Amino acid sequence: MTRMLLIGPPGSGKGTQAERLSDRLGVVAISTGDIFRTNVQEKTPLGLKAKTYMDVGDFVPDEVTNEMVRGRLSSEDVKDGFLLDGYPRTVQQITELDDILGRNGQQLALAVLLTAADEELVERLLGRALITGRTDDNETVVRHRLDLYHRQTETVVANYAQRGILTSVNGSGPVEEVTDRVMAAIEKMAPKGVH
Ligand code: B4P
Repeated sequence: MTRMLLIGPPGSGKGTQAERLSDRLGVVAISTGDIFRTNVQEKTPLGLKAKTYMDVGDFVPDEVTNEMVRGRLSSEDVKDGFLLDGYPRTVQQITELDDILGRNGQQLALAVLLTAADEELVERLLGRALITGRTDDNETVVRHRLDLYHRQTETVVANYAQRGILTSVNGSGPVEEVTDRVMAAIEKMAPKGVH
């Protein structure tokens, strides 16, 4: 059983690695960014609300994000574990996740931090914009997202470090190598598996 999360600045490869780790670990990956984007595409009320924040690189408000995650984590397919990608990003979201898990007598086993230099992140996201046309991947918005990460999400990282469940992995280099590094870090933190 795996209850873990991937955290890191925008463009650090959370989505890229979550997919690969999901395959390797046999666990469901949940990306808050992907759920929002699907809702934006389908023009749901949630999507219409989220789009106004995402387009300018702001966090979608905690109450909206938390309610969505609470709903997703009540699904049958995550009762044996999950890999959360991109959540929590704020202190309030940490509290919410603790509450969701605590009510079921569960707790988070591990948080993996993916790191890369800001300039590399900007370059990657501008590269992605050329392929996907993502509206939040232009330079002004990317720099704002990075700034929010440094101001708010680094506090989340510090919280998990304090709990002793954080492992930091260098996210630079070929994607396959990064996956191997993450797997090795998980093995080191939890040699008997992540419970
Ligand atoms: P996300 O979808 O989480 O976007 P991200 O941080 O840019 O993604 P990620 O780090 O996963 O990058 P990826 O693997 O794709 O969030 C988007 C928005 O949603 C946020 O700005 C916010 O508005 C909202 N949101 C999401 N979660 C929220 C929350 N909890 N609370 C409030 N709001 C929330 O990689 C990026 C690029 O790098 C890709 O092009 C990839 O191919 C490339 N890449 C990956 N690994 C590489 C490597 N090793 N080397 C070179 N390139 C690599």
